[in-house]
This record gives sequence, C-alpha cells and structure tokens, in this order.
Amino acid sequence: MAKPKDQSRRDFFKFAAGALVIGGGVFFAGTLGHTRIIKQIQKVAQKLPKVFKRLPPLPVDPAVKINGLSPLISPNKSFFQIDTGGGAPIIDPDTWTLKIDGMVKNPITVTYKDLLSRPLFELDNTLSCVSNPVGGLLVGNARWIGVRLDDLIREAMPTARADQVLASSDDGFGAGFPLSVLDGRDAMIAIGMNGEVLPGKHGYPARLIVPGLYGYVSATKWVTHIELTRFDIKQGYWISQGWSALAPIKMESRIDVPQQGSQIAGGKTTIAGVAWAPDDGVSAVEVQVDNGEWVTASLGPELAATSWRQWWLETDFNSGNHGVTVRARNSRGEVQTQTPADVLPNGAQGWHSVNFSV
Ligand SMILES: Nc1nc2c(c(=O)[nH]1)N[C@H]1C(S)=C(S)[C@@H](COP(=O)(O)O)O[C@H]1N2
Ligand SMILES: [Mo]
Repeated sequence: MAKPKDQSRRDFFKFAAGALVIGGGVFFAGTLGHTRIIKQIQKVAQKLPKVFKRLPPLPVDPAVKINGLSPLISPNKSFFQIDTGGGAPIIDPDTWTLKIDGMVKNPITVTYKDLLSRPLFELDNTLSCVSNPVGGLLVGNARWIGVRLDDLIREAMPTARADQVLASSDDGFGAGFPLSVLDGRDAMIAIGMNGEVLPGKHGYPARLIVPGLYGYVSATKWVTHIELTRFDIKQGYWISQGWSALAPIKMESRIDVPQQGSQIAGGKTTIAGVAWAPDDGVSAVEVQVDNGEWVTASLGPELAATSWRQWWLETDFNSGNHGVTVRARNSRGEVQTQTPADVLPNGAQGWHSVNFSV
C-alpha cells in the first residue's frame, strides 16, 4: 500500500502531538504545543494565491435564524477529523513534494510552489466518513480550494493497465479509487479550506478531495504520492480490514433539532437538519411527525450537487412525547433507503428519527 514508515519520525510526531488512538483508528486532536508548531509553519507558508475560478459568494446562511441547525459551511476549527494515528505530521512546504508515478508513461513530481502556480478553483463539497452512523456528526461541508486532479493525472499519462488512483501519505495511510471516477467531476488536490490555507489537521500542505466518495477511499491528507496501479495488486489502508474497495457516499439526512431525548417548550417548533446526496444533489426532504403524513420541508440553498442542503419545518406540538423522522430525495427522484445498514462495509443507511418531549 503506502511507503514504509519512518519510525523515528513517527515516534517524534506521536510525542509532539500527545497522540491518542481510540478504537477503529479514530484520532483526536493533538495538544496545544503541536497546534502551535503547525501554526508557525503555516505562518511562513505563502498565503493563498488568487483563485482562478471563484464560486459566487456564499448566500445568507439559514442557520443564522434557526437555532441548532448546522451551518451551511462547517467551520475549519470544528470540522470533524479522522486519522489512523499520529495526528498532523509537521511538513515543511519548501521540501514537500507530490510524486505521481506507477503505471504511467510520464511520472511527475510537483512542489508546493508548482501547485500554487496552477489555476486554482473552488469546490463546495460535503465530506463524510464511512464510519458516520445515521444521524452522526462525522460529516462536514467546506469550500475547498485546489487544482484539478484529472489534469495532473492526464499529464502523467496512465497506461491502459491502470485502474486505480492510490494516494498515500508518509505516515502509512493510503486511499484508492477507480481511475474511472475522474469522469469530469471536480476532484482536486486541495491546498485551501474555507478561505484559509489547509489546516494542519486537515492535510496541510495538500490533500485529495474527490466529490462523492467517502474519505477512506479518496481524501488522503498530507498526500505525498499518487500511484497509478490496479485494485488486484494494491489497495488502500482500510480495505484489508473489511471495508469496501468501492465506496460512494450514500444519500443521507439528519435531524439537528430537536435533539434526541431533549425536552422542548410547546407551541411553534422548528425541526431542522441537513441532507446530502452526492452526484445527484438533494431535491427534496420530507419529514414525518408522530407517524403522520410525510410533509415536504423547506430547503436551504444548493451550493452544488455534492454539497449538503439544510432543511427545516415548522410544526406545532402539544405536550407529551413526540417522534420525528426524516428522509431525503435526490434529483433523480430516488428516496433515501429506509432499510438500516451498519457502517461496515460501505457506509450506514436508514432514516434518522429523534424522540423528544414537550
Ligand atoms: N493521511 C491520512 N489521510 C486521511 C486519513 C488518515 O487517517 N490519514 N483518514 C481518511 C478518512 S477515513 C477520512 S473520513 C477523511 C477525514 O478528513 P478530515 O479529517 O479532514 O475530516 O480523511 C481521510 N484522509
Ligand atoms: Mo473515514
């Protein structure tokens, strides 16, 4: 899969980051000291250059008016974080390189400066972890800034044998997806996130973002190597542990408010949350209150088909116990799958419900 680990360096990072690895390889943020080192490195790093292809400014966020609703854009500082361990490595952008090789006719190596001098574009994209349970918080929406991945791969000229793009970092992580996924969608090597230089914990100096795919098969942070290879030869980090090699993000919807088990005041109540259906986009969200008829919710702005949408519905509740369920529809009219599925092997599915009392 990935390159051999440099153990002494890894140990240093573990020490520096006060690493804490908890079940399933989920890593929780490093200590202040570590964050400070990363910040110092980022300070000397270049500011983000002009973006070649800007998106229109963000619309007014409905979350400003709806208490408890997820913001349209997840802030960098609270964006969910998943690492196999070790936390953010300390990478000097002046010596960092990204190699693209393997089954290619023209292997290339790019520096951070090379990346910054290419045409940068913005992408509104929801990233989900495959380990996100129905109703879970391991999903976030950001305006990413980067260079087109398909352009770079094209320059490397993959041979006919290659069927996988396998991207790895020096800490032993690797994530692979079909070469055929580069079908014109806006996959990128990201160097910016929500108007800032990519934060250390989210992959500084560069990471991959591939719209429509779960992070473990696509979103390699601190990426240093992209190898064109074959699925029947090599696979990403999580694949040998029972997770699917192919992993498109499933259509899901989540209720943010009211929260499960909460007690709310009676009268007019806003039920609200987010829904995502990568590739096709969310075209409708429906809400069922106390096993009644499904009611169509109001929808927030659609930044892109690959971006989540906020939804909300005002309802009157009398005192007592209540239950609410949500489901999304994509632009092809398909309804989010009701049959529950566990996160293993390729992502949770099912309708999110909450119970609360008035
Ligand atoms: N180098 C590296 N990249 C990685 C991972 C990792 O453990 N190491 N985790 C992946 C997984 S499982 C997910 S869901 C996303 C999460 O990205 P985030 O931490 O920026 O939210 O990063 C992906 N990229
Ligand atoms: Mo993940």
